[in-house]
Amino acid sequence: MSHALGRLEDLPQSYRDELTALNLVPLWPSLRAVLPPGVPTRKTAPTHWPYQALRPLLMRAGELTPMEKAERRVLVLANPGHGLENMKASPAMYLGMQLLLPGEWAPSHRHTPNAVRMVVEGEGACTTVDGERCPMQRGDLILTPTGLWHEHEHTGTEPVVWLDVLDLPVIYYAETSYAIEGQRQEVKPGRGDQAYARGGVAPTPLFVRQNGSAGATNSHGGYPMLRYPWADAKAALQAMAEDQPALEAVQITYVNPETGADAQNNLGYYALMLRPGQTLRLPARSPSCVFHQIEGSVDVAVGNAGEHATTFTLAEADTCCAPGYTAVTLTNRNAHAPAYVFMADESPFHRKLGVYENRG
Ligand code: 1HN
Repeated sequence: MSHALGRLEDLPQSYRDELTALNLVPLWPSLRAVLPPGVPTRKTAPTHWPYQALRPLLMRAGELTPMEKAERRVLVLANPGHGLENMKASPAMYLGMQLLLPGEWAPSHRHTPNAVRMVVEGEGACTTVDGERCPMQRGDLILTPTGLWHEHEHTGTEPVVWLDVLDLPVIYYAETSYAIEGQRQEVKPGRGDQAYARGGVAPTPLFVRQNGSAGATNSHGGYPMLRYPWADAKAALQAMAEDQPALEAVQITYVNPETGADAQNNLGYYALMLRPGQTLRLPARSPSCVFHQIEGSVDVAVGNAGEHATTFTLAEADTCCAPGYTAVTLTNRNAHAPAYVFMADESPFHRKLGVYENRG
């Protein structure tokens, strides 16, 4: 039973002043705030960013701010619970919608935060990551792991928009966030999305196998696959759904194809297919979660049993987030066609911290 603890006001002002002068603080007035009973305090508010509403504002940014004045032309999807200026969708996730116009080039740089792009609309843009050219098409997931050079280029005719997901909040919190500017990269041959295009087989140069890992390439600093084409991810989901008609969660995890580990260090990436009309309950787990609608439309109900649920309807290209320790129920609004959702969460980070929980 947790009983009330002494308050700051209970202490004589002179004593408090003496503590302050020596940079000392009593713990007991704040103990319950930092260790609340049973479940953490979460600032992450369930938040919905409808694409049709933000798109015109992103296009206006294209008129108002030239690339030279932006370097990256992005509207940040900020969670009001964290304070908009803190640029967090959740404790560990940053989200932004980035616009690249025909003919534009976003210059090469590298930085400590890990990033991915989820392509939202438009054709003809390309991201070059560590010398590998990654074409950008709707639904593709492109990794920009920590430390790798990257730049974006657009030779098409229509605006291209993508969703950036970064672990910036934690890298910044750890006072480890910085960038280095660079020169236009030289494009090298070889594409991970070709070399690793089939599950279960991996390139094995020189027939070297180490620690159960197929390749010995250590390409791109241990990130052999930088582009995960949507066509392949979708085909995998469809094949699973067909092969296992009773399977409830038709879900894939984006992994490093040589190690089977999460594709990136701190954030996890997944794609989910909801069968026509399907309702799927995702258990309450410690990590916050982001949902982005690739195809179709789903209702997202955020809330545990017995609580008031916040419900969003995601149209195509919409994005929303849910706090940790909270169940999320997804319902495909279409009774005749599947819906496809991209998800990002903080699971790898929570596992590293040793605090990952699934409360069912
Ligand atoms: C960044 O490098 C990009 O390279 C996008 O496109 C968004 C947000 C914060 C820090 C770095 C990019 C970013 C970013």
